Amino acid sequence: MTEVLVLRNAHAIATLAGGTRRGAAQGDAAVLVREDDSLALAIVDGAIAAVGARDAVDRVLAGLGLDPADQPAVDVRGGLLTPGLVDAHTHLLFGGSRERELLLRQQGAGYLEILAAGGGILSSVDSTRAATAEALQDHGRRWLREMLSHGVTTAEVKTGYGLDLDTELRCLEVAGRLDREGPVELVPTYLGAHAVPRALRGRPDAADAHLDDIIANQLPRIAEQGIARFCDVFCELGVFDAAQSRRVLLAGRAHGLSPRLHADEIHDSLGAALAAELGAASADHLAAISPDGIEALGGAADAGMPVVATLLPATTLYLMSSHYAPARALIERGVPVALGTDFNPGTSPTPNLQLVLSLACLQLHLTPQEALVAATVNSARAVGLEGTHGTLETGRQADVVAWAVPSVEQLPTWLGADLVRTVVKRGRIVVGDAPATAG
Ligand code: IZC
Ligand code: ZN
Repeated sequence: MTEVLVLRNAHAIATLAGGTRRGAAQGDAAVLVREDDSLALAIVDGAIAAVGARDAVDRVLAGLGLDPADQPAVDVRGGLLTPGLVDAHTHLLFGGSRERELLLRQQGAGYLEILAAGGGILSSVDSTRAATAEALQDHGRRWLREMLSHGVTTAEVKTGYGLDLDTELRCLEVAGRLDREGPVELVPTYLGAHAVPRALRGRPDAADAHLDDIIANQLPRIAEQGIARFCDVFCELGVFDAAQSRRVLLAGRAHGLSPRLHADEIHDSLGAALAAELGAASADHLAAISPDGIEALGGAADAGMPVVATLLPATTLYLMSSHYAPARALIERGVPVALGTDFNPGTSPTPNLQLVLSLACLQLHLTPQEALVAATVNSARAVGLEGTHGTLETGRQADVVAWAVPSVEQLPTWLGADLVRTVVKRGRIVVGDAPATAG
């Protein structure tokens, strides 16, 4: 039987029609507006069937043999419709918590200093190794609920708190289960090269020894398991350098995992240039990208092989740094910009991508439309889902959010407020009231 859902009485619909945006187009969310709140969106069998003026949408329904007056409908009361948000960078699955690091950093310790002393990522590795799959799944479900309540319908999710094969496989298994459970759809990334494990530290060749283990032992089994889609690496001074990062990303690619990377987060580590060289899906953080790095990403975009710059301003805020990624320079150089929460226990303990939209406006100086483009169509591209996710175009998967504000401009202004009224995933309401059927 045909399953129909109609969202009615929208003031504005940001359709994001037209694919990945860069340069001046980054600021075009393809917004429809009707002062009389007469916009509608119809969903048939999980896909978008029509978007636009009420009469035109009703005609499409009638053309499908469906009486428009008789379909399940939600009154969005003059709100804004956008695609479901896509969080392009999360470390969802971990055991324990790291509030002690906030105190250490308030006392002047640096993030990399805490890691070098065996804390930071390594303390999350200890608690994640000790966690059962069931505990990790319960924890993941709890935070996915929260992401969803802020409008996220798809999220990338990294491993990287196992570092050993067993725990990395366990976390991917949990990511696969949570994805099947829904409603938030997950894109799993293998990040075995997140840090050098404790057991190897002190050896002069520690980083290379870990990469040897990843390449010889872990990647073949991760690929065989078949859940991870991407391979990531923390390319950073004192963690893995660009040559080491290249090695692991090429090995990942040989096993069918597309490259993406943590690039130039704290120091310029030549990560952006490496991302451009490899044609990575995404180069993430970039708070310390050099002018050469910006040029490398600009050149890749000009050559038709854009690497998405996934910016994570909540991390900069939480690290109490004033050094935000040069988002305006990236946009001016024609690099497509996306956004993510970087949800993790140490440097960005926020699951709220709506708050990140606000930070993008306040700290990266994006316009509200640029920020919305970054968190929908461009973040869909950053996680390899361009073509199916991130826009409200006919035929697309029906992931839709109805917001309790009438415009894209208002979306980032109510800092930290709960603005989500209804969330639809694959055509079904997963947040908000059930539809009414007009008779
Ligand atoms: O657990 O500290 N940057 N990885 C690289 C992180 C931040 C997450 C963490
Ligand atoms: Zn990260």
